Amino acid sequence: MDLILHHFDISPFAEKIRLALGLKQLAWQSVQIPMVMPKPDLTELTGGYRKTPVLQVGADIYCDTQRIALELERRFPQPTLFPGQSRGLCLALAHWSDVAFFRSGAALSLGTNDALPEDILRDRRAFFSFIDFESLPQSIPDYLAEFRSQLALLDDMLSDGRAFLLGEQPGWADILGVFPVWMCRGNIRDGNALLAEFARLFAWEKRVNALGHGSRQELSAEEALAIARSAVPASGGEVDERDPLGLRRGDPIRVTSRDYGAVPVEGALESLTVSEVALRRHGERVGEVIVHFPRTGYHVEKT
Ligand SMILES: N[C@@H](CCC(=O)N[C@@H](CS)C(=O)NCC(=O)O)C(=O)O
Repeated sequence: MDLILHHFDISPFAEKIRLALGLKQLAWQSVQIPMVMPKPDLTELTGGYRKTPVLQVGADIYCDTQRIALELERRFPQPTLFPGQSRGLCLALAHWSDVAFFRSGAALSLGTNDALPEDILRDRRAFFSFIDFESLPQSIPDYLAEFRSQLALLDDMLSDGRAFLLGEQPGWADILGVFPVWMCRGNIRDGNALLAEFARLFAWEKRVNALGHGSRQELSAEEALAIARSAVPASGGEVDERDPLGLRRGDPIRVTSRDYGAVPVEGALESLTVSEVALRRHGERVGEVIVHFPRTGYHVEKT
């Protein structure tokens, strides 16, 4: 079944998944989504989730880079994203790169990039609830200090001359580390000068970027929706009886991100484990789909 990535080219989170597709040398179809709301084709598939990227495999829709990475690993175990049994470590490390590292970088990108069009700035002001846009101009040195400290951590991880963060094999840890650096080069004013201080980081970044993006082909949003409509979602997920919420398959539920951009998605519970929650829903233009989220970082509640 074809892998379809819904993304836009300058999205740092999408760059994580493009690099994962590169590491695994996979062929995939690329659907370009709008950078700002409304995103009627994307939300038709997801039931409301608007973030970038989203992976579609037939009528199964995977939201959030954490869930997407786990799905790529399940379907295509080799080469692994998690060398040396590093899955748990990497998933925990994601909190560092998504929060401490990415957020200061996002603030810098929005606060120093004068080329951003007004509609994107307006959308992100409402979306990135973790940034105080009123005080942003005065907070730039503070964010720079924070971001530079995270860069120094990366440089330190490479200080014994290793090729990749966990040793000689590239993996998800490298992708987590590199995506804020990628954002810095493209979007933060004087980003290259900021990075130049860290020589080891530059050589490592080149090695990680050399993973490439796999083999990409463009697809229209209409074609992607038609693929979802004609596919049957994979059913038969597991509902953990020991889960504290005590839910059963088929229960009406709502899944909402615990952080910014929290749009609830509703449907019937399909699967619930320590690592995923999935719901079945019906879209007018796509028919029945199953939407998958990570369990960590998402509220699940009965409606
Ligand atoms: N936790 C999400 C975060 C994704 C995220 O924040 N993506 C940014 C783009 S880099 C976004 O959605 N921006 C607003 C948009 O694309 O509409 C993940 O890991 O996928």
